[in-house]
Amino acid sequence: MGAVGSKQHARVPKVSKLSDVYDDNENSVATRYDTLVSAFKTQFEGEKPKTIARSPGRVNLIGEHIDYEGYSVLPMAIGLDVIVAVSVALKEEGNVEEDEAEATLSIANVDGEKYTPKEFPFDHEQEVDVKSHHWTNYVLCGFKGIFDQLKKQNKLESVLESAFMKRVKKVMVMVDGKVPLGSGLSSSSALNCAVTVALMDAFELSFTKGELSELTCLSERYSGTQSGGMDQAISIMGEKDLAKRIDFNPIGAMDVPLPTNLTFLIGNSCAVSKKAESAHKHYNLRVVECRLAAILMAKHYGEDIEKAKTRVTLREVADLYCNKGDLWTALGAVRKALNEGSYTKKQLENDEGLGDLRKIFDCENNEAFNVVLQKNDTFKLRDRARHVFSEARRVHEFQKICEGQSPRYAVSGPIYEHWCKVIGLEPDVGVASDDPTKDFGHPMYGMGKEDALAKLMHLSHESCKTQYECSCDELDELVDAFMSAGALGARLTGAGWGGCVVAVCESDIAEEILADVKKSFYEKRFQSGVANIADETNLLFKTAPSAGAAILHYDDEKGVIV
Ligand code: NG1
Repeated sequence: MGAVGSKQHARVPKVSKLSDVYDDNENSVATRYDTLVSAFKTQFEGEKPKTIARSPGRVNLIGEHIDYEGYSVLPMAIGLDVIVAVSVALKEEGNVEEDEAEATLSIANVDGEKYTPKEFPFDHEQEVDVKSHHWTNYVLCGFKGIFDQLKKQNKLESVLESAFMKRVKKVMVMVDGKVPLGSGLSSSSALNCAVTVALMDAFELSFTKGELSELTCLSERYSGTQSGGMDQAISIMGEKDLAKRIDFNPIGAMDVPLPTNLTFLIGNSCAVSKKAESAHKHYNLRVVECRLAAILMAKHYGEDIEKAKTRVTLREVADLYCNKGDLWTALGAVRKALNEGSYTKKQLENDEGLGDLRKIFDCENNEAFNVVLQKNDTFKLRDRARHVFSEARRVHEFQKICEGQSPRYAVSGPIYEHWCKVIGLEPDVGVASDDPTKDFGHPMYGMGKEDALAKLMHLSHESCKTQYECSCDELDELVDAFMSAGALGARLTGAGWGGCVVAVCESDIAEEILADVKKSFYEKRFQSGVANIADETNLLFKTAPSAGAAILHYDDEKGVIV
């Protein structure tokens, strides 16, 4: 069920005022758009953009690595975004030479030295070259996703046969991105979403926000990661002043108002998370481990092995067998169904009776999973499943506290551990319950809202670090730097293995904390050259919930947008 308050049926807004979207100084934003437009005209020999769209990066406050397991997450859109200008040149009617020429998709970036331009055929069936890791791969993802969506809606043929599409000679795309790459702030999805929205508008199509969220989630998989849907959904559906609980199957976004006395801070660990390149040993491996855990849990509940092998997510299995998805029950089941430590491929295939793993993951047709199975022989299932179920609880908890419910829930501590022993459940990092009968006076009971939210963030980081193993030394050091500087809580955000930390603090000491973290974490990195002082404001900054995707009114006469 989509959440109450969801905006998935709405369309991406067409705005004519920069202040509808940006909080920053309007002049500097207008200058950025002017630069985009002049870069467009220079690159494409005087052509003018037909459409301009933007889509933001995001910071995930809580709910890491659970979107692809079907569980809700709690991110907010940030002010840093990707802006894209698009135009479509049409073939002249009756011009035989033009009629026969192959249509093209030409992509360029305002920073053309760093992000080199590339031209592709105007062909939605072309494959994305995942081995090249070129930035334009994400533009191709967006382009292909539009046609996939039309196919899903049974409109592909009629659109391809339309007079407009048949006359396409060249699609021109100019990009400018402000979301730092590999930082866990979802630069890839911001690019994919901005391109998708701009192309949709330029092709005179209209999808709802829900459709766009779903199609961009699927299309980003062409880049080689088996991504969940969080980043695309919040980039499309984000709103000023509101965090969102993003639900999946179907997609929905529910407003979550954050306490006004708190400020969220972002720090970049300066360890670049090369998501696509390392997917086989990080992101995609975790997707595979969670699926194997789901299969063994289904088997534990007595499912026929062939049926169990069709299970895809942990949520699917918990909903069926764990007291209608009760996360406590699911955590108890994890302990019984899954061995501690790692399973080898041989153990899974022979002892557990799963047979050829390559078949389960359809490796003939799925290169991403094929590489995971080629390059890994051990799979940790219990720890991964524990993280997923406990993190799903923390999201629920975080939302309830934001909505004003008092934080009286169990998280950890000696009484909790004792109770775990009594019911035969292994103590988990940061599990919480909203069942009063399971409320046994652990440390969150009676805590203030602010401390409780911070505690949940802290526990989330611990779980990511120890059970999901997606942190790294730099992220841990930065979390510690924020905490020593006086933050209430801090955790890695996004996929991890590098990228950013999000911290929360009382608003009145935010500046002090930033100054302190600059000293303790960044100064040595500026000196050693790991970080560039010129990037300071993009490495460490305050953030607030920002607007989601938008189409911007562009008037060539008056300059860009007024
Ligand atoms: P990053 O790598 O931070 O954009 C990725 C996934 C999300 C989610 C998080 C972990 C993509 C596009 N995004 O985010 O869906 O699974 O990791 O919570 O792969």
